[in-house]
Amino acid sequence: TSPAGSYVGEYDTLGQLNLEIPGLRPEDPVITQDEYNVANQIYFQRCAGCHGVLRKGATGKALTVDITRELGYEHLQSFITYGSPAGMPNWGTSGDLSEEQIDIMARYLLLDPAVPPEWGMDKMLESWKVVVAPEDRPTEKMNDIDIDNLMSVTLRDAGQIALIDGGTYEVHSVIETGYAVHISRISASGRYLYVIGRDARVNMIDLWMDHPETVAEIKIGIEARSVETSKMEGYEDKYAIAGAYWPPQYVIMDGDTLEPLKIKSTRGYIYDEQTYHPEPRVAAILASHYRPEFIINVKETGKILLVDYTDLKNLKTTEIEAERFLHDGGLDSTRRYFITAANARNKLVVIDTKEGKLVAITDTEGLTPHPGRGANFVHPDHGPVWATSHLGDDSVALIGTDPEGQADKAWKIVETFYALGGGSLFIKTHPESENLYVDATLNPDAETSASIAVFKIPEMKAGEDPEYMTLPIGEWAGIAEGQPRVVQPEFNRDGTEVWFSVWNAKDLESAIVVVDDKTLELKKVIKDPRLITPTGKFNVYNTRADVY
Ligand code: DHE
Repeated sequence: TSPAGSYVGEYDTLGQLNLEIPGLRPEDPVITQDEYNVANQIYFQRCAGCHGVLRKGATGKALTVDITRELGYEHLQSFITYGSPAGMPNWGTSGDLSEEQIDIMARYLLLDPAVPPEWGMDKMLESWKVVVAPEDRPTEKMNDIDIDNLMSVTLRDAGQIALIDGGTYEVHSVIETGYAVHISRISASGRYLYVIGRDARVNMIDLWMDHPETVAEIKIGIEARSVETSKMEGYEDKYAIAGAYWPPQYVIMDGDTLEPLKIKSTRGYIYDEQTYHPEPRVAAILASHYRPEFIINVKETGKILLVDYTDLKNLKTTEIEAERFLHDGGLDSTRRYFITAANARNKLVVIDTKEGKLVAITDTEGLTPHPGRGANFVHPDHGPVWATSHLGDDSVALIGTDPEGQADKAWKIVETFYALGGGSLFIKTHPESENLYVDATLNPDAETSASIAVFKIPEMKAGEDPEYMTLPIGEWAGIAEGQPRVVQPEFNRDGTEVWFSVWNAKDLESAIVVVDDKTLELKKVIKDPRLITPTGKFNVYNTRADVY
């Protein structure tokens, strides 16, 4: 399995820019502006996720000209065609790229990378729209939606989200969002829903309106993945924050209007070797419940920033040296500790958000941990643990999270066991549930990637590989065409049902499958022609309260 990249599907935000060939030198290979545009498009769609916009390398190797010229045209051409066991996809033999496209790519890589433009306050203000001013919004909830049981569903390739009622399973509304939309987060009060697209467009949706709609929007960069809102007592709904991949920066915005207030670049020095990195991307952002701070993963330089939002003019930031390639993560059950994956380093990093400092960096036995927000539960022998699955293999790792009760186990991998197969993206449980659900979305085997492994938590024993049940979610969806993958378990408000996305190609039928958590039986298949490429699902209550 390729450990990162754009996962499956394509998107194209940076690729929509027509960038000029950066100063051709006489010894440079011949490339026309048209070919260069094609190459840029392919590079930003398929390669930048791993190799970086500036080709400095991240999950994939660096591809700067000092390296590519050493390797030479033929090596590049064959590498792109055949891939490598280390995770480089076989773009040629898989049929994804034609011989002609690979030829262009090999020549393109011998040239300096094109640098996309910056995106500062002028651009942000140009793109900022308050559609309904705060004073024109309802003063109380105007609909009969059970907001805490609402599910915001990413419709990735449609650039939309669907709001699905957790009680009736009706698609309440479908709202236009950014390109190749990525995640949703909810304000502390539960009123506002913030959604970010890969084109860095943030939509702010008012769930109190008769028909929830976008009340403000802004584009905070050219490529982005993360959005969050302030959750500290006294600061509920006050600020929103979004993090960009390009330009590498984050912006703090007014929580009512999305007015951009403070932009901070993340360019700087790698935490250990202290060499400059021009493109340290902003990965996960979480809000602390213990301090008025945002917790920000800066991927390439390996730093976790705790940004204090009490005084934006005199901004205080705690910069924690962690590990390179920080990606996703979540809080433990007390919400005090942030546990996050340095995925290409096979490590988990633990931060104490109350004390504001690093607690531990632990190796996982598995390859490329990918927790999403992870899963918290009480293991019969190990006590409170947090779990992650892995992209690179079939393992699930449990890390002890009870430094007071079980100090010897805290922040150590206490158990590793095996689920369906490699290519897992997300894992989930709920305080009311006795089940742990693990997907295998990117597994190359179609049946595996359409199934879910369920472990019974009370039956787990120290040092023993627990048995799991396989739920054929894809089959339950009853979809005739295509090869849908099953992705991201998410619980309803009460923790009695777990929802899965059955993610098919854009022009084919997809579905959401709802499973009864007690009986593990199929409860409902939600189908609607508007459910195009559903992926992430965000229950309003669980997301705002960090219950997972
Ligand atoms: Fe995501 C979370 C980045 C591809 C679905 N993804 C995250 C986070 C980051 C990230 C940094 C954490 C956000 C946070 O907590 O603030 N994702 C990336 C990529 O860089 C990557 C690998 C490649 C890309 O080019 O975008 C990528 N992600 C995908 C997909 O292809 C997925 C499976 C489908 C989709 O809709 O895009 C996908 N990512 C998700 C989901 C979450 C997520 C559902 C939130 C999980 C949760 O439970 O919180």
